[in-house]
Amino acid sequence: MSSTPFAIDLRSDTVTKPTRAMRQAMANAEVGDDVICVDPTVEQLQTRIADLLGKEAALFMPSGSMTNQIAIRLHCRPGDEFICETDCHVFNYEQAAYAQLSGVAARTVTGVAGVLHVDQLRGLIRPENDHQVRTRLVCLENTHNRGAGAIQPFENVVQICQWAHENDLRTHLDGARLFNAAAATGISEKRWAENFDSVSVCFSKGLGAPVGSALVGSKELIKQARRARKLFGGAMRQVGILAAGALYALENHRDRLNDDHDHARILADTIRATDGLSLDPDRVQTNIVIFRVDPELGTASNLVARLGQLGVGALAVGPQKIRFVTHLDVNRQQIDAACAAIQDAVSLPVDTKQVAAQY
Ligand code: TLP
Repeated sequence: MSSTPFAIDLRSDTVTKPTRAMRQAMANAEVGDDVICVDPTVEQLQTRIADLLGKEAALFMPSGSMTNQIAIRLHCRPGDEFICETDCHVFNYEQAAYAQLSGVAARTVTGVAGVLHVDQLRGLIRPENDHQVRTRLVCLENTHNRGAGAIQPFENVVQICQWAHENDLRTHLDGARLFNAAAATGISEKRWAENFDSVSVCFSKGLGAPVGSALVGSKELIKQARRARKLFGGAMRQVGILAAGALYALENHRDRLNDDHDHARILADTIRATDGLSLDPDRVQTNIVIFRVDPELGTASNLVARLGQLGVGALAVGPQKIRFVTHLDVNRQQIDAACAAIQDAVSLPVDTKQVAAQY
């Protein structure tokens, strides 16, 4: 299979390739064994990201999923429960690892495009009672992936976290796309993060690094996280090569994220103007566009297959729902070409044998 299956790949912002300058930074990275002692480039990245998020310490991790799952494991004990939004990544896309690996249960609350309000959470804390799990943690996701990149309103975040802390609950943010939220709102990563006991961020989404995430929090939490990372098999040796890509991304690719948001709005305008397609939700706030396909045009998987024939990569995220994600490997010209392909794809005959995988 070609390493670039689509001329315009909008399946995810995880598909980006490291730029020449990023590869250069990676090639030049000073490295060490980060398991038996220290890798200097990893140290540099951890200090930088802890500082950017206003926390005492950070730990570099191989993936966003591992970062979230280690956070949940540290905040909870077996028999505990965390509260999260029904459509969030931790609940939908991480194989319930909190249950498989840490003996923790999830309690879901359905938001509007992934956005929760504190009033929905009041009354959900379980009473001290031998029959019940113990409510221990609230997890939020910002921006919200399946909510089409929706930004949690800052006021909601403050209120939810205040309520959680007043009730002795911990708070964790899945901030895989926190940089997009910061770019779109002008509210710094630090201000978002100060509401939470721990935050996970990804360097391999909108920032365009090939690998890596970080967990940030107190020194004590990060000390425990280092131990849990070893348990989960995520401790890596000369990993400064990867950290250098993440550092490069952090310093050079944050300022351009609003270009991706503009591109997403252009795609959204075309979808609004195309018969049989409708945005769901209608508002596009960052780099993710999710839309519904009228059954007359076939299933989402059919239409994804037709877009693929025209060189545009997309993901079916429901029987009738498709997702586009914009990123630094797609420029304005390609966005215009993708808009033309959307209009062409809906007029291609529906071939029910052509189906793309559903996520
Ligand atoms: N999301 C991926 C897929 O897993 C769906 C994508 O293409 O969007 N939190 C959020 C909000 C995410 O969107 C993702 C990845 C993760 C965590 C997990 O990151 P990785 O893939 O590094 O484990």
